[in-house]
Amino acid sequence: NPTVEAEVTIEAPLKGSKKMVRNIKGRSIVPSGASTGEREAVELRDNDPKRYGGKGVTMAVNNVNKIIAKQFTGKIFATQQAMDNALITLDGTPNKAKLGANAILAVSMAYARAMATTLEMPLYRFLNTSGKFTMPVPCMNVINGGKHADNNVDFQEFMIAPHNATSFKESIRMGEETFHALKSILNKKGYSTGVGDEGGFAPNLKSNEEAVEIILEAIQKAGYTPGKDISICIDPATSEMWEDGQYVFFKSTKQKMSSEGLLKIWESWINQYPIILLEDGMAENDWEGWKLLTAQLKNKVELTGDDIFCTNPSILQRGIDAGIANSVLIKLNQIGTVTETIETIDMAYKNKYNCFISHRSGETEDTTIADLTVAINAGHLKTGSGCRGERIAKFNQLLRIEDELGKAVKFAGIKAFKNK
Ligand code: 2PG
Ligand code: MG
Repeated sequence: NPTVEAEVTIEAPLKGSKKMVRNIKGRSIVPSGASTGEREAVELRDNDPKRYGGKGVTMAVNNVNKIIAKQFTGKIFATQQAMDNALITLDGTPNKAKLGANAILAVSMAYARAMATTLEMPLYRFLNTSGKFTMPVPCMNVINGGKHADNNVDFQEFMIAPHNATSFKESIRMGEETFHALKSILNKKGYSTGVGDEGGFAPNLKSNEEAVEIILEAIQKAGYTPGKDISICIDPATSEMWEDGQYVFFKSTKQKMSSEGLLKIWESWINQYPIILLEDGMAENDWEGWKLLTAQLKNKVELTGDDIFCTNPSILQRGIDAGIANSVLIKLNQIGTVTETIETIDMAYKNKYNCFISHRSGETEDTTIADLTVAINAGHLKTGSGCRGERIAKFNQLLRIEDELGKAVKFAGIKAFKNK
């Protein structure tokens, strides 16, 4: 599906000259999700069935080229916040419905890039306020299910977190080796090794549980110890399973289950397997289920809220007040500006929540999230498995950043995860 790229040009004074200026360009591309939260900022699509099955973005692009460009050309914005506030005001709706979050975020991120270049610093430094940098554990989504794959697995994401490493570079190697080991195991079992949206394998399996079992086998085959070297993170994306107050195993057995029933599964999985992070263990509209889940498991694993919070500071505040989760998933396009994303991150940290940075299922080669992860010391991110260029682009950028920072940067390791 198409998406929006924007380019911002900043006219900056040329060093040593009062009259001469230089034009500095920043460019950025916005991703798109398949399993979106209901309260995400609006992704403006044309809905013209004759183009891209209704998924065209000519309206959003026109909003950038005509409305935003017209308002912003020649204006001075001293900070990212000033720029983003002006974008929010120009849109004027609470959920960016008028201009589209895809139009607004493309400009916001492009401005950040142009500013970083103007100030002659890498993006991760421009976005950083603490003066400290940490390389993240890559949580690699090696088995895809749910809405991200055409298989019979209900749960959306099964990730490996290679945390027992000395650097990001080593951690990626451990992850890739496990990914290849997984491929050979799937092959031997006669399972498909075609990949889903995020580059993880998407085989038909006997059960959701088999996904975990096969991954554990792969970790061992690659020469690592599950739990000690590499652990597991899961995003079942349960909002997609939520139907009339129940969880439906829509791709496998069609079985229906209460929040309590699902909680029992999570408890037994967490007792049985080296699972260190569970994202969206309950659905966005099941706040009672979320409360149960948090009360029961918040001291055992990281409980990340994705659909329930939508990177939105006001919703996160409600979640904090209600005692829901201990971590928040961060996706820039759920909220639509760099500034509001940082606001959510600040709020999370102030309330001792972790931030887990994330790509979308519909990604591009844009690598902003790699820089953001290092800038805010998130310590972990999810940006796909061991293949698909748009996922690897983020890993490559992280390798560059680690190289550039050298000894000044540490690898987060297991401590990046809540309760570990
Ligand atoms: C999620 C994401 C990213 P999507 O649910 O966390 O993995 O999926 O982009 O489809 O919302
Ligand atoms: Mg999710």
